[in-house]
Amino acid sequence: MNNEKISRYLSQLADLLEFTGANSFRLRAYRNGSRIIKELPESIAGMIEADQDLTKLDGIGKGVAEKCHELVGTGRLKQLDEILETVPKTVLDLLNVPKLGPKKCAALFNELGIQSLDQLKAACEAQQVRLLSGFGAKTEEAILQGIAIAVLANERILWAHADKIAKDLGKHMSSCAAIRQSEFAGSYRRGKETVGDLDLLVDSDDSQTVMDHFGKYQEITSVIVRGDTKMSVRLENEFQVDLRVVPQESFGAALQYFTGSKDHNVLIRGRAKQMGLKVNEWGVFEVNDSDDRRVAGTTEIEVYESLDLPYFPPEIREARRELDWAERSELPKLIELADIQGDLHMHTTATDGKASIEEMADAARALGLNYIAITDHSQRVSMANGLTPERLLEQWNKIDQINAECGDNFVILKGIECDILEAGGMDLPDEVLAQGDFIIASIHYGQNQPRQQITDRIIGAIENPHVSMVAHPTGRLLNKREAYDVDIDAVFQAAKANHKLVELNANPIRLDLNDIHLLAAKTHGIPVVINTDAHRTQGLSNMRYGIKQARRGCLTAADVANTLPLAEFLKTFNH
Ligand code: DGT
Ligand code: CA
Ligand code: CA
Ligand code: ZN
Repeated sequence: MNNEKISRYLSQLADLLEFTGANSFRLRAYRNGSRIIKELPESIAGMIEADQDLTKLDGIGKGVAEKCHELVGTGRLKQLDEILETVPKTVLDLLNVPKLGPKKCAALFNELGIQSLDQLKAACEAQQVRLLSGFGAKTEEAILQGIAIAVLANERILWAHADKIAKDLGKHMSSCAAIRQSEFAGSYRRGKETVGDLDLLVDSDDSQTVMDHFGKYQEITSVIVRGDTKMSVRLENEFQVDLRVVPQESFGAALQYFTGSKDHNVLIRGRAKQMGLKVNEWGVFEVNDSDDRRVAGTTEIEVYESLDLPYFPPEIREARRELDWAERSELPKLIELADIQGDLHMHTTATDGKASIEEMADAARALGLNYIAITDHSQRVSMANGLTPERLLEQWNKIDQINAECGDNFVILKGIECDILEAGGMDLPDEVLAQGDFIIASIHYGQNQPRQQITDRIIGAIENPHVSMVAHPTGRLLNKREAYDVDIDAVFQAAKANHKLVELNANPIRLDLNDIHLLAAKTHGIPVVINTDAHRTQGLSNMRYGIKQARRGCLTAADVANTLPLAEFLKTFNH
């Protein structure tokens, strides 16, 4: 029972209690406890084992501590089990609808008897939802639109989440002696921003032993199907994992096949056919009347080689331009994490971050970076305690001091994530912006404005002479919120004309720009910056998610501005 699980149980308990109309004080305690425990460095189970008092932890009261003891002791919550006898678990899906908080979901359940997304959709279409107090026609429309996102959120998880599961399951599998080699294939290997299921491929002569071992993975809640060499299971969070066991001579072919994408494989098979060959998950074969002769299959490289093709990094196997590039020997050398020299978007305790300037700088230095920009929020973003001109200039003074004192080659740039106001224009005066090193423009309010208006706002910011970059240009939150209705081509044109940068925000829930946008930016010659937008020191490690996404966009180091040494970066992009 790790902290993450405890946290999940507590928040689920709070959510379900809401549906039963429980008192809000206890609800809030569980919710707070859930949030605190999720981020706690020390293990709750460890503390309990060492007989330590959990209520000594900030924000953990007696009620939450008791639930922790129960979870660690029994692996369950009796209260949760009891609620689930009267409230079906599917009501939790309602919470995935954007803008539907627990209170509204509870009202839908209690007053209209809505228990699932399907029922919610039907009720909206029958215009029943607008009749509830606190709702209305507009809310009903928004809910109807949001259901699509909620359905997707049920079906696909963030890549970062899949990565955690893959690493944990991989660790479990590593102790199975019957396995020669194994690899996760599918969309996970291709680095897709969300993953539908995991496809685990194993090279072994003893599939029964492998499947027995797989079946003992502790997160499995049910076995969907088990055959001779194939097995599918469901994990606790409803997530599916498919296992396939193949012989060594087919491992490369199977890896190629199950990595996909389907469309990439269609191209590969077409090419094979032209060459008189046949490709499937068992190998590459010369087609004969009598007997097919195997020409490749043990490794992926060999499979591609047999078709006169180079090895394609999994991230670009999407049937976009990879085969054309291969024909012309122009396959790009994709960017790697080690190419990154700086991180130009992060927050500190001055606004909604959790670490000081010095702490962020030290952490960035420890990661091998040579420069960062501190870019807190501007005044309009009041819920994040955004900076007024006075507070910003004070912070910039402090950064000058820190830079002067530290004396090594590491440099902190004076930046700001300046809000683009709802009516257009920047949240801070030009004479303030002019004193910074790296000015970011981004949208926080008026995200539902019509296409032309929101596009004009962003282009207006790009045209501001002090602005260097637009952050998270489309505003989408994966599984949570659609992108703004923005004309991204017009934004790219303005960026190109004004020699400005566009961001790839590496936060795994944003990954904004997406892969298609990135490929477009590359094609237009618009330099991208990959930033973490870290709000704590650990957040700086999110860079790797951005790198995955950048690789899916086929970006090379030369396409990404923060692979440059600082002097060159500033020479090119200091506005
Ligand atoms: P996902 O799981 O929805 O995120 O996406 P994938 O790409 O992992 O898809 P999945 O799990 O259905 O299948 C894994 C790979 O196996 C897929 O990328 C290509 C290959 N594959 C699966 N089914 C077929 C098929 O019917 N035809 C072909 N050509 N390839 C398939
Ligand atoms: Ca898959
Ligand atoms: Ca699958
Ligand atoms: Zn930010």
